[in-house]
Amino acid sequence: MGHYKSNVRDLEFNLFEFLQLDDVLKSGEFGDLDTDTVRDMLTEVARLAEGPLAEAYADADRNPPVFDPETHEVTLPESFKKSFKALWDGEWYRMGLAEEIGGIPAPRTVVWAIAEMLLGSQPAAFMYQAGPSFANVLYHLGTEEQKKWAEHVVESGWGATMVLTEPDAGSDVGAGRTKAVQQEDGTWHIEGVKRFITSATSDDLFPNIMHLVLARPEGSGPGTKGLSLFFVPKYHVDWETGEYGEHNGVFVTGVEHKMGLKASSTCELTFGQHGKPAVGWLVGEVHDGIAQMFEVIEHARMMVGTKAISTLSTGYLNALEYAKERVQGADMTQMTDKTAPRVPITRHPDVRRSLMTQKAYSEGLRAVYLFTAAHQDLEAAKIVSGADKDLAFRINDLLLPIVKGVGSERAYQYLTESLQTLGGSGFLQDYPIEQYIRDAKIDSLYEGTTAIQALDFFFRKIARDKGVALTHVAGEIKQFIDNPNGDDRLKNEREFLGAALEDVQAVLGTFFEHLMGAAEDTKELYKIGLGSVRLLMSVGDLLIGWLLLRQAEVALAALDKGASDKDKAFYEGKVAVASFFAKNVLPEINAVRKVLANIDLDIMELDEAAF
Ligand code: ST9
Ligand code: FAD
Repeated sequence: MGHYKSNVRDLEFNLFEFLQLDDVLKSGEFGDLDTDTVRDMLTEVARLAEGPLAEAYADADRNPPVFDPETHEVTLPESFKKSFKALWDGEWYRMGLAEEIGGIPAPRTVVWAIAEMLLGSQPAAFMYQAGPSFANVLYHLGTEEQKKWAEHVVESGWGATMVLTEPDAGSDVGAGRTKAVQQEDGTWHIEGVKRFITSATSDDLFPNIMHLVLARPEGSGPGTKGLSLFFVPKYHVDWETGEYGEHNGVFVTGVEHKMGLKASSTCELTFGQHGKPAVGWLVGEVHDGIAQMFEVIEHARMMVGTKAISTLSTGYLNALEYAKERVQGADMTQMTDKTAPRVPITRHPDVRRSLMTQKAYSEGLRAVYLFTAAHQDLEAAKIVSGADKDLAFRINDLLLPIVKGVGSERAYQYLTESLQTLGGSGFLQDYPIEQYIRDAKIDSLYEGTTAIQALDFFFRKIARDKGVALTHVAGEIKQFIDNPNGDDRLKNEREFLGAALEDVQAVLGTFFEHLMGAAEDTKELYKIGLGSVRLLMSVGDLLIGWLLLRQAEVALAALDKGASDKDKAFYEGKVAVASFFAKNVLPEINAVRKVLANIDLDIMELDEAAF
């Protein structure tokens, strides 16, 4: 057995008992896919994720890719390549792709549930496998000719990269200086240096790599709106025969040494500086680069959040297994009796608090990402929250920064609790948790840091949306609070949720005051910047609390019906975790409300020297 522990039971609960996947499948939109097949798939993926895919996890960390500046290539450890092959041969990448390029129709909830297990098991392998998903974006955005390229990319098993970042353009993508010069034959020559590019070299995993590159055509305006998106293959291709020709003028010129996620190569990528041009093709033959790239970014942000959440879940399950076996100390009620029997550490209140917190965030965030995924399918969105097409898109947009920003921050925060559960052993490389922490740290950084997610959340997803999506979700929460359906068992918990909703609404009211105040005094915007991450995290907690409680309601109904012995513990756990979260975490939002109500500009006015 590898390091990875899946939670298929909770995935099935989310999909079938909570998000009504049966009804979604019956809509007929997903061909022959039925409940039994999805259940079989989850079992099959769990076997892959816990077995061969997970095998190289530690080895690839201890033996990271070795870069050769002469060949511009890396060598990956054989163990990792074997794990990658197990993943690739499973062909799970086909799920959810357009059928025209070899995809299999599937609800997004199923696609992401599968992704969760693969990401938790071997995240770097999942990322190397981006070719088909990126080809899917090219297929949707590209010209008729480019659609055929997309098909070839999937069929021939290429790798892929997304290429935005430069040394002076990280969060501020619009500061990018890489330029594109149009040629008489309609192609473009790309010139510049990009950095931190994931999977730009990958040993012999792929016959070719497609780079999706943001560059500024000569004469284009400043900022992100002046950027265009280019398809730049690593090797030239004869599209008629499918044969690969010369190396294009794009070369990897460095590979980073990192804290974690070491198996994933993070590359400096240089265009047009090795005696030959880096030839690119304008995607869709339109200059709309940033919007096009966001089609990729949205998938990648969902992927990053799901990766983090999956890592937290396996961290928790590893900690739980250890805690059940580790015997240390006496029960607290017998703490003064030196002869009292020693107990498993699961008997200690603080260990229980910690484990239940880990469970709450693992399962709560899983509910959040799957609820989000349900809004990526029109049929599912209708069933899950009554949203039409327009609203479903808006809700998905609203929730993405929560999945990415809250998922990554909470995963990193609570993985330290998983480590703590193992005591000193947690600090050792004998267990996977120290690597989980190192591997998960990147999730709050790439694909837009947490600060960027928080700004996106307030300014774009709430203010610019005029609160449409937020109002819908808040309405659903309110409806849950106000409709116990004659069942008092979650009465207190509903009250905690009601108070949390009110607190979040008050915070939002304060934010809108600052936004309006900015018309008079632009410095009011600083107050939003000072509070935006806290707002994001509070809304995350509110959503987790709400979804866990809705799931508790489902679990109570299942218990009432008489669940089997095995399921009984599962459902009781669902009720307990929801209640714990409502009572122990939701009240903390009130403190955030108080802090943000009194926010001032002191630290913005402070001389930098005083820091
Ligand atoms: C990176 C990659 O970090 C790391 C991991 C790589 C892994 C590769 C493999 C991944 C595989 C994934 C596939 C999974 C598939 C699943 C399969 C499952 C089996 N939403 O606000 P403005 C657009 S890459 C949509 O003025 P500024 C929009 O067009 C590097 N669109 O921005 C807008 O125009 P308009 C990642 C958005 O001030 C335009 O941008 N780097 C959104 O000019 C301008 O908007 C980053 O993420 C949005 N939320 O620029 C950079 N926002 O307004 C982070 C903007 O007219 N920085 N647009 O609609 C930012 O995001 C900045 O906020 C900024 C600001 C650059 C957008
Ligand atoms: P900076 O933008 O310099 O940010 C530094 C700090 O300032 C952060 O805390 C940030 O939150 C804060 N900050 C910056 N601007 C603001 C603001 N306006 N408001 C508030 N706070 C702000 N890029 C790609 O294009 N493709 C890839 O495949 C890719 N893979 C990556 C893989 C790894 C391992 C790493 C480390 C990075 C990768 N990146 C990739 C780049 C990644 O997306 C950037 O690192 C990230 O967007 C942040 O940019 P930066 O590192 O320049 O930090």
